[in-house]
Amino acid sequence: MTTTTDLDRACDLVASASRIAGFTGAGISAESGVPTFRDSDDALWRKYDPTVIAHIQNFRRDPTLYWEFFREARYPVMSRAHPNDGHRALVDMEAAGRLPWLITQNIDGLHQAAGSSNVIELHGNTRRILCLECGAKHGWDEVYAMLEHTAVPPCKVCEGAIKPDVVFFGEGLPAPAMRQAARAVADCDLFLAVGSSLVVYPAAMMPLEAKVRGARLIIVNMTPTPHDGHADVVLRQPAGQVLPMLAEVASGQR
Ligand code: BV8
Ligand code: ZN
Repeated sequence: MTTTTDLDRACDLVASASRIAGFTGAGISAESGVPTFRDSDDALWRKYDPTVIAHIQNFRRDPTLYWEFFREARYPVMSRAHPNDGHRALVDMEAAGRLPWLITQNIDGLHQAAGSSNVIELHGNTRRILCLECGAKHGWDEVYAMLEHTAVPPCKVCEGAIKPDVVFFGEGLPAPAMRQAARAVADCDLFLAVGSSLVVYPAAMMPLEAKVRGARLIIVNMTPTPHDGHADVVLRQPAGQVLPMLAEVASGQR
């Protein structure tokens, strides 16, 4: 339950912060129609067990399941999704010079589509599909077209195995993104975590690390997270409602 004092407190923290690190999970794309993983009854992982389909060892052994997931769930939803007010509010905060970093666990590319230029993709981006053998780049549209007539699309150059440029379970996170995120965690004076259940590591450690290093912590999430107790403010409201208010404060309009 969010009280106006919680909201006022969050606005005060944004007003007094100069280097805000944004951090997002699937929840910020929920209002764009992209199902989240763990909270709603249409949650993806109830239908598709991630330890089976989104684990790198299983993908290497049999990519059929993941490509079925991509064909049935990922591509149809994400290719039609558009940024919402939550994504746009973070663009406004960046434009106001108050949000130098936007760390995301999301792979849908909606932050970039909204106009954010400071995106740190911890878990990659499903619009990019690469060959594991020769590195050839494939667009997600052309791979989706291939899936019309094959269960496991081959590389268009060497016929090798291709994979979305997404971090699967059991895969390390990209070193450049981890370095940028570490800089954000160390240098920010306010960490704004939005729409994440904060259960997937090592991303889930970042809000806590920022707090330990002296930043204030705001968590915007519709359900409790394991790190709520460390937050200065928790807002149980939709990101698309709350973030525009915080953006108005950041750009001096409120
Ligand atoms: C690694 C790709 C090592 C596929 C994903 C330490 C402790 C415990 C476990 C581990 C650990 N270290 C590593 C692990 C294992 C594992 C892990 O964390 N397991 C968990 C589940 C226990 N981590 C890994 O395997 C990571 N790799 O550490 O490798 C290594 C190192 C070197 C070399 C080799 C190996 C890899 C993690 C990434 C896995 N990839 N997906 C795909 O996406 O197709 S995970 C998946 O979860 C997504 O990437 C997603 O982004 C991520 C996190 O989920 P959330 O974004 O938080 O989404 P969720 O649905 O959970 O929550 C949404 C929230 O929004 C909800 O709470 C809801 O209430 C809220 N909400 C809804 N609507 C709104 C809203 N809030 C606001 N407004 C709204 N409108
Ligand atoms: Zn290839």
